[in-house]
Amino acid sequence: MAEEQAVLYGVEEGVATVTLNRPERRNAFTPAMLQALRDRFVEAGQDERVRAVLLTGAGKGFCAGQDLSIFGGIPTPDAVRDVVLNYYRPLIESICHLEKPVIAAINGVAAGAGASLALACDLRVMAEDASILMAFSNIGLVPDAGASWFLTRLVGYSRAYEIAISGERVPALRCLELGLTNRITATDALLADAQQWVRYLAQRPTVALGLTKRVMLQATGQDLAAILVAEAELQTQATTTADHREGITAFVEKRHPVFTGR
Ligand code: LHQ
Repeated sequence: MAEEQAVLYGVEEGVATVTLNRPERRNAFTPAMLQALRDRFVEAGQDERVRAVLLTGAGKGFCAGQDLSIFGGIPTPDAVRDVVLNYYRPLIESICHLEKPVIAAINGVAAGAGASLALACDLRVMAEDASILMAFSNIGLVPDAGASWFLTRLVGYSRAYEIAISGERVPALRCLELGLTNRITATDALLADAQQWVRYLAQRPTVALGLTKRVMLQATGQDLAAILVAEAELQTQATTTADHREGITAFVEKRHPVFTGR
């Protein structure tokens, strides 16, 4: 399959849908695919029509992480450093810098850097037979693409460490208990449920949702004093939006607000 088809992209009803599309390889990443994926997230951030993003995988898996067959054997240390720093890092940053909600619809196993990708999204819904697999330790590697940052923040250090070193799949139900996924759903209903959720969010006040993402990600790494100041700044910014005016007006007029994302 041509690399340009390995990431599908479409915009409809305010939602950008990004689909990993190498199903015969469980959507394992090639460098070109990582670059295309990152470009799509940047594009979704810049496109004013897009107010929320849905990420999913074609076929049985969500993403098997790094394609281990592309190195022509054991990857050299320099090759690994290059791909982690120059391909995975910009991809993960493109999701965190995209100030719109990004939902991962996890349709099958999310393994290795595929798990990192899923965890870098803001929200997750998993098919009931899907799973998260920190596959790194199975091949003698450490978590990369942000997995150690996201996992420790989501479930705490000790549970994160247990998951990382066990090399076993964490099934959807356990992910729900641990807070690794927001929702689980019947496998047949995954896409429809995820679309309903993302379309709902695409009707919400987009700027406020984006600024909320910014300050909450900032809050994971800063103290209260800094965050109280950051909130004041962002709140000031939010009050200048049309959606803020619409929200107040609709409340006073006792009707549902119609947000435009501006
Ligand atoms: C694959 C892959 C794959 C190639 C399935 N590559 N073909 C690491 C190193 C260097 C640089 C940077 O970053 C990283 C970060 C990482 O991501 S390290 C972790 C890499 N990923 C893995 O170790 C996962 C390896 N795969 C698996 O454990 C299983 O395949 C999973 C659990 C993903 C899926 O299991 P099943 O659903 O049972 O499918 P399968 O194993 O039968 O796979 C289907 C096909 O996909 C198969 O090919 P074949 O020709 O036999 O049909 C696999 O070889 C291929 N495939 N993952 N990562």
